[in-house]
Amino acid sequence: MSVYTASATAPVNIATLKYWGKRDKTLNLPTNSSISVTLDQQDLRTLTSAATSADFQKDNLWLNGKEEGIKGERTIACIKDLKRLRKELEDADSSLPKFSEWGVHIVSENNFPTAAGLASSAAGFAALVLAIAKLYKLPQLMSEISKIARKGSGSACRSLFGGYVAWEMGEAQDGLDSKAVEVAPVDHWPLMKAAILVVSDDKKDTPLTTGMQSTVATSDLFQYRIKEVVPKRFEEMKKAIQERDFEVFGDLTMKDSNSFHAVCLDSVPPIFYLNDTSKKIIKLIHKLNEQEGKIIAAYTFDAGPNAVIYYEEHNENKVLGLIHKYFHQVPGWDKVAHKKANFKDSDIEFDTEAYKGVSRIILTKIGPGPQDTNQALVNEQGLPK
Ligand code: 2P0
Repeated sequence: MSVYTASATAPVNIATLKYWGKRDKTLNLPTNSSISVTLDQQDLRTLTSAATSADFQKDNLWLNGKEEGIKGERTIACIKDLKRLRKELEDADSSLPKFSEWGVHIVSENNFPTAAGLASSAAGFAALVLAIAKLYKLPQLMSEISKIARKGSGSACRSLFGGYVAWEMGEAQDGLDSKAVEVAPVDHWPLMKAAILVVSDDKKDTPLTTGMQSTVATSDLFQYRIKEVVPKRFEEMKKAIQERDFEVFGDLTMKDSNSFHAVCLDSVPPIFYLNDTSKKIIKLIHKLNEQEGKIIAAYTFDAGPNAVIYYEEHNENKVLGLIHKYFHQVPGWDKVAHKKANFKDSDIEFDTEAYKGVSRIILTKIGPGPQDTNQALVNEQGLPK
């Protein structure tokens, strides 16, 4: 029997202009456009292999070594779209093997532990959709593929590009214009670095979809956010990226994180994603910027307490100097061991116990989009290795 395989990797992205709110839950259409920075896949990525064969009776999925099966409606929707596009190719060329009628096996792994506390649905769905698109030899461009990934998880559409990425909300009811586009490639502004403070959290967060739906239905502030705040900020942030203006970029990034958490708090019942440690980190970054007399570091928080701090490479000694002073006890600093001697000491006063609320630091930077890879997670039979 012939088994056909293909593999792809996809990066994690962290939004600097947040997606929060759906206007269509099934198609994952957002109530506002968003912007993100793609992170380096050496530190954070999903690798996915896809395999198909006339002998595969059904679709199947293995995640991080465990057989999960194809359960979620969203995964089913992605596979259905990909098979439909493959069928178009087969209808046009009868010599092609009928992949669209065969089962597909998907094997996926993250290079970071789930315990790192980072959501992986964006990289996960982007890699899944890409691996199958590659297996099926689909000719569609990344923006087209991003619409399929979007149905898996909204933020996944942004993981199909590297550098600075926008998800244009679109207006069409069928979602055909709701897609990711590149704002600027890594090379345009390669100095962007990110320090992720993984904040320990024992409470269960409000699930994302429930949270978003609740905000859309109950928050008055949310209406102001999507109508007045985000459309203007979307243009301003794109301009700041084009002009490599960190002060404006950082200011907008922090404001938008706070605006997103404000509409969460304004929901009924209120949704809390930040905890006390998160709030301490927010204050610390403001103190740093105040002391510098300009914005050299910018925090952003997603649907959980982890802090992502963006800064430019030439300010690393100041930014990491301060973070290291108060969080040197947490794992993750090895990578910059050779740079520690240059870290600038800080006289900013801060809670010396705050590190107890942080489980690790991930030091990373901006990175390119999905990569082709020869690494495969499936064997010749199309099963996990
Ligand atoms: C973002 N978040 O823009 C925002 C900020 C969380 C806070 O996108 O339901 O996993 O799969 O479309 O994409 C996380 O939401 O939600 C997210 P679904 P998704 O990154």
